[in-house]
Amino acid sequence: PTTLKTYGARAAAHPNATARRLLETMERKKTNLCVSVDVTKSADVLEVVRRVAPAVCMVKTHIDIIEDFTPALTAELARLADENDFVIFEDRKFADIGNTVSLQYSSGVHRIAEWSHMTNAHPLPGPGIITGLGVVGKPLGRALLLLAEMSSAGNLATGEYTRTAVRMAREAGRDWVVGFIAMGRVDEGGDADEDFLVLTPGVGLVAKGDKLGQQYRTPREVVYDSGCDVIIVGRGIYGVQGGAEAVLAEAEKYRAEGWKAYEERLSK
Ligand code: 6AU
Repeated sequence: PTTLKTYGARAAAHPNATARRLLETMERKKTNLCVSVDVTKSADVLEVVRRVAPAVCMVKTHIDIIEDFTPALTAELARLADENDFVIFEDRKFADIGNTVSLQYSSGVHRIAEWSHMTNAHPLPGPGIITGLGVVGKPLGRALLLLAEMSSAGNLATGEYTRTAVRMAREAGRDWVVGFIAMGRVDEGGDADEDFLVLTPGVGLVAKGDKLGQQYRTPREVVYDSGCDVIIVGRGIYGVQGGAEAVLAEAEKYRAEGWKAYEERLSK
């Protein structure tokens, strides 16, 4: 199974350029940590990214929460990604018909496809959403994740919905849909050469949740117990007390926990 292979071996065999880049970075930097930079000023985004860069394989953005957005921000993010060896994931959660999402992905103020290596979509509208995004993203070598499950209490992405999401990903092909946002190995029972990435939010070492339904598990629960590949951490890192200095220290703590759980999983 996928969970017993090294990130490096998986990189070598992967048909998608972005998935390959991510898995190679994970192996090289010994990190399965993605930091979610959910702050609302360009300067604060860049400050957090510069701090955590050595500890991450990926930086996740919500570009539509930035109050002072200009294309200089995404250009600088792209430059930092190349300089510091990480992948950019715009957490756009597309959820419309194919024609609309292809416009939302390529156009508007944010032009997401130009700078974001990876993005995600809800499978809710059906396979047209995958095709519509693919028209824009595939020629650029980008990668798409489907939200097969969610971390929030009471969400509807369970059971048959989750299974259908996995089926849609298999039918779309791994050169475009490279994996899932999910809480565990939703892809069990696939072909031997199949390799989906499972990226998992709702990770915290201290808090168990927030007031709005978010639910947290530890890196070990996510990577070792549930077999996920990448831990996504937001407030647990950028929200830590102690200012900018403390942010890298906290990211390093999550990186070490996540990597230890991965190494132990390899010898399960
Ligand atoms: O660590 P947090 O709770 O501060 O932030 C978690 C981040 C947020 C959410 O928008 C996102 O992860 N997220 C997602 C993603 C990544 O798609 C799905 C989900 O089910 N739960 C979740 O929290 O930026």
